Amino acid sequence: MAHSRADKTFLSWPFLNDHHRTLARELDNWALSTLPAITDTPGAHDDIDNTCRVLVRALGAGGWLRYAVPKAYGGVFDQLDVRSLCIIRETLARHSGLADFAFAMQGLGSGAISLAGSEEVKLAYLPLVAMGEKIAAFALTEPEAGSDVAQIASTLEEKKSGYRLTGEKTYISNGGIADFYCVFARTGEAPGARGLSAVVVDADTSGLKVKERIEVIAPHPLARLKFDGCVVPKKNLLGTPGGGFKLAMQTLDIFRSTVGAAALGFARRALEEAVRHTSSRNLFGAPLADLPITQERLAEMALDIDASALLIYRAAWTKDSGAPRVTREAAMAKLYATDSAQTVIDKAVQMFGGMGVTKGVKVEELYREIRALRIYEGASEVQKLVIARQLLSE
Ligand code: COS
Repeated sequence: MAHSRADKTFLSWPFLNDHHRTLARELDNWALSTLPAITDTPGAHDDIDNTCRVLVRALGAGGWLRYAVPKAYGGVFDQLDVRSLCIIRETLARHSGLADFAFAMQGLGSGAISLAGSEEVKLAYLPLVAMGEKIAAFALTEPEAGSDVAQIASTLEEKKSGYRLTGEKTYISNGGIADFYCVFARTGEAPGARGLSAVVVDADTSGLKVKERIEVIAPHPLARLKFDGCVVPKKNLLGTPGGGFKLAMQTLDIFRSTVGAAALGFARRALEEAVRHTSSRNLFGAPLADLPITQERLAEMALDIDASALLIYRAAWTKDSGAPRVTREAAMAKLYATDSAQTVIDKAVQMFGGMGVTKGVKVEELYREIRALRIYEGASEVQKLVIARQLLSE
């Protein structure tokens, strides 16, 4: 079986409970039996919009999206369980980058609603997100505000009829296929970070246009959006006016560790592929794996993977144990896991030689899949800034 070699010993670590172990086993079986028919068919990667829609529906039907929303709205746990989110992302990423993406965006795209939506808004969106019947998106980044969120320039003006949203968002995952967007914009209570708010905007709102679809090295639905005086009902405000920056950061505190988990899944798959390949490929009359240089690389890969897993499940466990902020832990997990997964995958590509850069070979796909994770939801440099700032403020 293609994925049987991935190390599962981390599941016995004390950060996790029995229900996490059951989740990991059941999802792995589901992914093996369900995903190839969706992601490995001819054309699946040509029409990624359709493939992502099918994946969201399949993840919903399988019950996995219930982990992306709270229990009162069709979810599994009272609050999002970050360890479950990490297990799901690392497992799905090991099988398919697109499946991981489809799952992750349902959580990130509805996370601000789970944290701060009114009861009415939660009931209107979250159960459908959990069933895979509404596709979610998180719209924070702007052409002139990526890492520096406090510079957001889109405006949200309060009018009698509702909030009027004007501006542009870019690099929005699920842009073009989402049913709704959680949008962060300037309400202006104060300059900078204290003057932002968040609203839910339905995709069919008049004035909302997909300005451009963006093609990236590992294709997934991504777009630049224009909001041209969209009128959004007042009830769609998430949290308090002026509380948008903190809400975005709280959402990222939950999901940043899960980006690390996705990177971990990619790295585990690269190691599996490398072990299989070097054990069967002969060089100078013996398997490649017999060479000391191969063994040194395999050992480095395994070490990076375990170190990433420790940081990820430490951050996830800390959050699930009730810590009010896990900004530092989540930053460390995301930073280390994404940077080191890039190195692990690069080593796997090198071991595959020419095949490693050949289209259709798994490690080539992983090499493209991993790159964006060092950039989105806070680039590696931002994570370093977060870690250093905390040290210096102590
Ligand atoms: N949880 C709750 N509150 C938080 C928080 C968190 N994780 N992080 C910051 N805050 C609060 C701060 O406590 C501060 O509150 P007060 O004004 O009451 O003191 C306020 O938010 C502003 O924080 P700070 O001064 O640290 O903000 P900066 O503008 O300096 O921004 C960084 C900090 C760079 C860390 C932030 O902009 C960031 O995370 N950027 C990356 C964004 C990102 O991930 N972009 C990708 C988009 S998603 S694909």
